Amino acid sequence: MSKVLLINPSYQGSYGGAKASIVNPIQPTLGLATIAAMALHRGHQVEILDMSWRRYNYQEIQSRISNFKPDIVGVTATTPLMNQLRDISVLAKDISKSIKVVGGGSHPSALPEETLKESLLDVVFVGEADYAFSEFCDGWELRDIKGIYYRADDKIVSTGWRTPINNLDDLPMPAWELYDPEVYKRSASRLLIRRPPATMAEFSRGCVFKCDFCASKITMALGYRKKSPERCAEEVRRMYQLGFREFMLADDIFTSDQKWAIQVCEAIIKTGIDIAWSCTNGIRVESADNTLFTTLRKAGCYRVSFGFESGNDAVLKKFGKGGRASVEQGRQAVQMARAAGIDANGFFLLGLSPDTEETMKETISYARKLPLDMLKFGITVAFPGTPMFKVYADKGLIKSFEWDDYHIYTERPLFSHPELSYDKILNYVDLAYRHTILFNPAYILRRARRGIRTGEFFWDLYYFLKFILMPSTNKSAAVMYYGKSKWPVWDFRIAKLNLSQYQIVSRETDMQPSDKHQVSPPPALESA
Ligand code: B12
Ligand code: SF4
Repeated sequence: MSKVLLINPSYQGSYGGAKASIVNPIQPTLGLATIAAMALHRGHQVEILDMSWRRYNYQEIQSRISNFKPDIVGVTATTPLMNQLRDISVLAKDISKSIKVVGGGSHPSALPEETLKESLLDVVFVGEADYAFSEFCDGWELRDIKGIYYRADDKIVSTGWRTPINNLDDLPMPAWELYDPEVYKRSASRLLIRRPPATMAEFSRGCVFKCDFCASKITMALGYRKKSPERCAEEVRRMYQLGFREFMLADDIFTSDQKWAIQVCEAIIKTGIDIAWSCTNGIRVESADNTLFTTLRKAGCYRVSFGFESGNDAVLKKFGKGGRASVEQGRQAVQMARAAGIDANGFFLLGLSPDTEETMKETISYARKLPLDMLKFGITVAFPGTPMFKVYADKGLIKSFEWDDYHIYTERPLFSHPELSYDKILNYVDLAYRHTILFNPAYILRRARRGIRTGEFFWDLYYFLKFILMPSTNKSAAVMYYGKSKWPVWDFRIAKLNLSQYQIVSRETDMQPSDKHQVSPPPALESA
């Protein structure tokens, strides 16, 4: 049996100190809950240290490792958390060289070799790691664990990429019990959560579209896999038993298979559990449908977020939105959600790869006119793992590899946009918030009415004042690290990036995840 400590780093660097801090998304991290579940299922002892809601505190990590004495420390990382992952790898190895330190999640999956070169990690897990991580805890030979990169005699070895898990119902329930609901009750942003404590949940994995700014394929591959409606209802029952009263759905395209989404809602209704939930990740506008939204509402869903991104159809087409998504569809989707009594939240991006000043103005004017209850603008960052990152890297347009700055509220120039200066994009983000929220009487009135109707008016007022006082972008991403001078340095400027895994691949096959002798099929490459 292995003793495992899983760590979710702090979000203060990416959300603290900017307008975004009013929507700091603090809830149990699903990636860790799912790998923990499988490891527990196989008899290992697992603890989770979640630093998301507070400052990065290396002393706390040190004492937790010293007290718990884990055999394995695992860290999850999106790109802005990568430097904390590097720091934890150094810190853990300073405590004991025999602790195995491993990483996984979006960033390590996007740059596995570079992640090993930039840290003291022993192993990087790429893509879904539910099975791979527990095989590692079980003590399998590294060469037999599919889906990892590891060091061997000063070389980096890859065991290839795993095929996606076909039947998600085979996975154990996420180990939400490793999180203390009280923490999430205290730290929740009341703009995001109506009935704290909330947890994160997933009913499906993957997406079949190819937006160039999106990194979801790097972990979940191209394709769409769903849990059965009964299993989804069972998960709702489980989280409720554990004390959670709300959940946020992480699915990329939950409503795209409308028939199945309705069945999921019906199964939740059948449980008789009164739970609130929201589709947190942007759903597709063309999936909007009156019956679907009415059923979502009945099942407890009170907010859907739409990934509008742009107010210009040509831009939507050029960056690869795909499907039938259009500006007009977006308008209809918002109307339908509101008619069903569901709040409509909008995500918009500025500085999209095909954007010009004109199209950014169109996006702002579109957002201003949509009857949204909430909206969010961000800079289109070329995140590692996205087709955009590959294209920009190939053209030499990536200007910074300072991972702390990689978030959508950054004000540091990370890349050169083909058309627009970075400052111009930043100015438009500021302008966007002023035009759509601060100086938009229609929005303020709508939000006030909603606040009175839902009893959330004073929360709105509190966050509104905070929003006005905070800067749009984050000027103080400074994290106090344990041993920055000890981090291995990898010079991205002169090194050639190995981005072969950036082809958007469909890794779907029938292979069973537990067959350790399987060989990865050559990826069916499709151009990004
Ligand atoms: C929920 C979510 C969030 C949540 C929680 C993030 C988290 N740490 O899990 C919140 C709201 C906080 C968030 C914030 C951001 N997110 Co986000 N988020 C998602 C989303 C929609 C779902 C993630 C999820 O829970 N999936 C379900 C679980 C089961 O999958 P998983 O997390 O990938 O975990 C599996 C594997 O990756 C692996 N794994 C994960 N961690 C570990 C750790 C170890 C030790 C091991 C062995 C394995 C392992 O095993 C898991 C099981 O198979 C994804 C989109 C997507 N489809 O992936 C974007 C995504 C991860 N986010 C992204 C981005 C860009 C961000 C932000 C940077 C945006 C911003 N504000 O600038 C911030 C970063 C904030 C921060 N400080 O981390 C990008 C990642 C790009 C990148 N290069 O990092 C994604 C892919 C979105 C996209 N479409 O491009 N996000
Ligand atoms: S942003 Fe585009 S590619 Fe990414 S999950 Fe959403 S629809 Fe799919």
